[in-house]
Amino acid sequence: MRERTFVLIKPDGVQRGLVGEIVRRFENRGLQLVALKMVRISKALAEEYYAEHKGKAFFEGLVEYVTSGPTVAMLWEGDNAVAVVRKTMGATDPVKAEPGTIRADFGLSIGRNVIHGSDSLESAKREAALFFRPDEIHAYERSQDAWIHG
Ligand code: D4T
Repeated sequence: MRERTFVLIKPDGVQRGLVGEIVRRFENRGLQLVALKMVRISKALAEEYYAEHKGKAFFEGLVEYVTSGPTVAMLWEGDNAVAVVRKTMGATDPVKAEPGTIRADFGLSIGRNVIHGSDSLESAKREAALFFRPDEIHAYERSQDAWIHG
């Protein structure tokens, strides 16, 4: 099923110059980029974005981390985009991520895991609405689509 998912390159990914590498991996898989912008996340937005983790031991550190520098927010579309992005990123904890995934190839610590991707279509919708206005999301045809979606 054709899906749209939200991806955030966290401040460590931007600082370490991994934006191009990460975008390249999703493009190479055939996913279609439909929105992209650089965002300095405010404390209020971070607390809303991570609302499900409020009260947990790592919550304060997580908010501090994600607000510590600019991030890159994106929406990617394609068949099974939610699962495809999660697989391409690897497990939340880079120690457990499979080699070849973004978090295994570029991360060491769960508190600096480089990237976020929505874990379901519902979270994708919620997160997309937190970061993008409808007019920032682009619908367009790619001539290569027939060669990617069978
Ligand atoms: P995000 O939301 O950052 O993509 O991560 P995941 O969706 O893969 O994982 P998550 O929601 O369970 O965790 C959110 C965020 O919290 C950090 N974290 C998590 C942490 O620092 N310590 C922890 O013990 C856990 C579970 C990492 C990702």
